[in-house]
Amino acid sequence: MGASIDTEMGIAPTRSYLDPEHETMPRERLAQLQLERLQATVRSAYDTVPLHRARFDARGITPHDIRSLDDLAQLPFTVKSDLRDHYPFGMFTQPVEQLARLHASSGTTGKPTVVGYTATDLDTWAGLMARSLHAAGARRGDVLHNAYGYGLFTGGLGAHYGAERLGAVVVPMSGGSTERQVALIMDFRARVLCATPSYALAIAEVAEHQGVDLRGSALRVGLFGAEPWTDGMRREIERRLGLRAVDVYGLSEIMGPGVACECVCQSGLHGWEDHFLFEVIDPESGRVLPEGEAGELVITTLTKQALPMLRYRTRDITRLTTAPCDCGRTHVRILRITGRNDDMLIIRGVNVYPSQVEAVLVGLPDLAPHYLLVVERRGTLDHLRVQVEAQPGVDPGRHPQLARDATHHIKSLIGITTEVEVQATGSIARSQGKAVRLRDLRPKDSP
Ligand code: DLL
Repeated sequence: MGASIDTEMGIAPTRSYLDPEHETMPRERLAQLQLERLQATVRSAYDTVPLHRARFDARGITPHDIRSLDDLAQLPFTVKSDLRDHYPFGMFTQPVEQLARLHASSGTTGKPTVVGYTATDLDTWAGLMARSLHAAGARRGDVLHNAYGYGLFTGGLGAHYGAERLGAVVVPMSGGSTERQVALIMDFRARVLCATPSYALAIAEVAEHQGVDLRGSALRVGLFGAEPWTDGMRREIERRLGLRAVDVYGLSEIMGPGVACECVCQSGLHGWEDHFLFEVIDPESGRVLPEGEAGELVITTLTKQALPMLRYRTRDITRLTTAPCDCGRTHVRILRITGRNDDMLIIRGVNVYPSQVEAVLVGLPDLAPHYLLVVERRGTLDHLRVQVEAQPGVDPGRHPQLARDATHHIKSLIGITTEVEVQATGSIARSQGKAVRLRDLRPKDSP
């Protein structure tokens, strides 16, 4: 979007509100700062967390071996199961009574993963989330409607304290009670909306049912994240809510929301490199990939006290670029997260992420962006059924033809054969947080 739209949206030109000391630091100085912080992080992890020390010992390395940023590649990876295996507090650097907060993810299988923060960690997090909100176009004094879930999930409280730090006026809504959300967005004249992209769409839909036109509301900026979404979904949300939708990324193991965030240029997530190191690796071999190649995002924390993470394998698939952004920020950009390794399907030999199917569906004007992918085993082969709603008002008699068209587009754009079922409006469950896009009906013991 250009400057004229900035003016129209009530957003000042981008360069004027950078934090130049941190966000536009020349990359050589940034590298110096990163090395100092990496060395301190590695030292702390090695000295206080038995798992890290054992892994260093097994490799025959000590913190002294980290002399340059290139030495990062020597460090062992950390994975999600490490947190589960050392449940609940085994990876913390200090006794739990010295911490200020715990968060946890429910985990689909077995034990949750627990993460801890010192008071300083919470302060850093609030600062980075405030920085993210600012980059996205939120300002001091804005009413910020926070529909991320409050509780053990990091979304609600993460956005909340970042917004307070920015000086915004926070409405701590959490998810659910969607009709009430619409009323309060209107009544309190919210300028900023924080929600998962799927819930933002659910809010838009409920407003439309109520005859409320959110495009005429005070909303101007949306920070959407916590789940994969496509540019097609972005356009749909912007069209229906009348705001600028930016992508925000984070994960509890590293911090929570605000690890990276798009600026108003909407050209990829600025990864806050003064606090994190980002690498992309080949998920099979673990080899670090050159800039621009797609692979698994690996993050090392540089300032976390309670739970430093060394080369954490996020399982998120993306690409990095250090090409300059129009906003002037020098930090690396993480291009859209296309999906998680865990969500990748192999349909007759073709690798496919749910977001690829979403990109095709949102490109078809008679289909609504509400869908569910159902994977089944038929004989020895995996089979994908795509359940998708028609846009409201579409004649049900046209559903079979729309299904054939969608099947054809998915085949020609992704290369997989699917069975598309076009359904009536409202037949797919709406999310209040992270949307469930995939239902796996394959026998549990199958590979
Ligand atoms: O989802 C933190 C968060 C809250 C981020 C609010 C943004 C906004 P977890 O519950 O630990 O933390 O889930 C982290 O969600 O590894 C990704 O797979 C996915 N994810 C988060 N942000 C994005 C995004 C929060 N912008 C996991 N695009 C991550 C795609 C995302 N996936």
